Amino acid sequence: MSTLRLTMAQALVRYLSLQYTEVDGQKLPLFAGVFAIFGHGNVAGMGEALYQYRETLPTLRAHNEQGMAHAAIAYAKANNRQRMMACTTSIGPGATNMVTAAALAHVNRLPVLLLPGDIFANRTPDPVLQQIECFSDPTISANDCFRPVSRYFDRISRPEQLITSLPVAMQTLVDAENCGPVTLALPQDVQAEAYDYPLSWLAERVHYPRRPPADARELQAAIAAIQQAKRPLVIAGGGILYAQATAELKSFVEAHHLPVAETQAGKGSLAWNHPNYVGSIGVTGSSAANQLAQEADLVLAMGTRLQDFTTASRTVFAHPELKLIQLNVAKFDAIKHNALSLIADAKVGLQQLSEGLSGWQANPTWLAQGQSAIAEWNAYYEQVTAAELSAPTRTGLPSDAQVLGAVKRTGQASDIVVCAAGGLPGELHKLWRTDQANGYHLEYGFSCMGYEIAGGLGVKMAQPEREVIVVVGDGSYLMLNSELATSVMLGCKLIVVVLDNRGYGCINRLQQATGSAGFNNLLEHCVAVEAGAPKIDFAAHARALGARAESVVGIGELEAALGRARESVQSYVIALDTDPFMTSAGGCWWDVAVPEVSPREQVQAAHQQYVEAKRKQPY
Ligand SMILES: Cc1ncc(C[n+]2csc(CCOP(=O)(O)OP(=O)(O)O)c2C)c(N)n1
Ligand SMILES: [Mg+2]
Repeated sequence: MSTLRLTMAQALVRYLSLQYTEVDGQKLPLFAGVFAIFGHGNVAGMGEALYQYRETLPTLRAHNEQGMAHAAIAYAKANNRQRMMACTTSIGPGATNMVTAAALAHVNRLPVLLLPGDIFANRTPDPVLQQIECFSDPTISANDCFRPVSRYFDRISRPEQLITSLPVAMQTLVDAENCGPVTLALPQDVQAEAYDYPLSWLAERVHYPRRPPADARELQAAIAAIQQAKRPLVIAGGGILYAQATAELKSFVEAHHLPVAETQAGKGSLAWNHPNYVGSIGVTGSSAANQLAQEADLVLAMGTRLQDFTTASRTVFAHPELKLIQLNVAKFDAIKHNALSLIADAKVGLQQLSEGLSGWQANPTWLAQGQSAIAEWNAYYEQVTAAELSAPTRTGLPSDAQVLGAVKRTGQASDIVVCAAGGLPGELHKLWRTDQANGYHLEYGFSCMGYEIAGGLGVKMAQPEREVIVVVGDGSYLMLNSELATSVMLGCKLIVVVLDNRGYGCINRLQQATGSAGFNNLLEHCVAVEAGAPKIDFAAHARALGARAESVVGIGELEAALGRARESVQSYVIALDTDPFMTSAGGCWWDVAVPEVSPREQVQAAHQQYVEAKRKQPY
């Protein structure tokens, strides 16, 4: 058997550089690169290997391990999971900094290869710098934190283990059903150890996406249920985008006259002005989609996890005999909510459904009802996103909705908007008009503050020809902004709009909606000094990181600044003060547990309302 003597790290990097994928008929490397922050746990082994293969598998230095992993995850999402990245860290804090990102990828079903360095397998120098030292179990290291948030976890404690572990790791990353973060913990001594790896194992491999069709019996049951429906509603989730089934969705709903509502991850599956589009569904949904959901007798959910924001904590559907069909490639999701499962790839499943339903159409008055409801919603959009409001906000400062209106008016159909946490995701879900698939990039599975800028970087790396506009609250900006410097360093231009409402606005609203006093959320509620709350100069901060930046006042100035930002070749940050007010229309209830006893009357009243609202939940 022909072999090649390599260190474990060299074999790993060489193997990664030999993995390919096919995108639109073009063969491309599966891994676009490796984000790396070195320390003693990876600089000698992984660092040396990455240097050798830097032409085929580029190494990119970042500033924060969580941030770089967010960027890698966003890269995979913006590529509909067809291409991905790896991230390597040192042991200890470098590794644990990445755990939050692993959880984010786990929730969102996104592929990322995490390669944290690990303590010595031979244990000779124990305890090594940054070793946590578990008293009862010497096999535990900081990297065991990754186990529950990895779809596949392994510790490579002998170099030959790569030979069996890496194929499973690759299969996990590229498989639509199991897809998620893979963690390979790499003890630093083993990274540097040599082994004679078989050349046959180090061969080029192309990973083609599998598209499993539906089971015949499940398909027949779904078709029969749809044919009997009087008021069927489609919910498009992220699976439609990942399966690249937007064209199939469009022809399916056109052929059968079906209204389409969208989840956060599925938004943009259908263009906002398509005649079958009724807007977003759930807690942050449009009034149109939510009205239809209340009346629907059949819901065809496609590629969605049906999380609580989508189902309004299981209250968005009201029909007593609702039939729920779940078209999903993942069995785990397809059986949720007691659904009639249709386990298949979305693209193939939609084609099979369309064939089976040939000639069948839903009652046209149902779609017409949706169309008049969305027309009303569109009129509301014009009011709340206008540069001038008929009734100004309480503070006179622009609302988040007005800022989104300005970004949209000055934008292009190909723009990609990026966001993750705070009040903005709700306003975006309700109000953003997505023209093109993948133009709406929301991380709303983990809704992780600090994803925004780092995520924007990954999106720009995936789609360099499209303008990437990150909209971010002051809280999220302060939590993690260091990849702004990376975006400048790598020449990956972002437009970042910072909406400064001086605190955790959405949590402050939630706190008061549950009867509590405004406490520990807005800066004004937290000041311990006479000088009052600090005024943070976000533009100066961004300039210090190397970006171009300016502060503006009001929507007119914002629109002018957005014009300058589009002209810029460098990342450009625009900061403006905004009002903590949010749009009131649309949306629906969300289950947030309210204290059963409290000395505060407002909490008692909120608990009463909570008990009432919970009655609508089926169980
Ligand atoms: C890492 C992380 N910590 C805490 C939260 C809980 N959380 C959600 S939104 C939010 C406040 C966000 O503040 P900001 O970015 O200013 O947006 P705003 O609410 O003011 O719109 C908090 C604390 C979270 N989602 N992520
Ligand atoms: Mg804020």
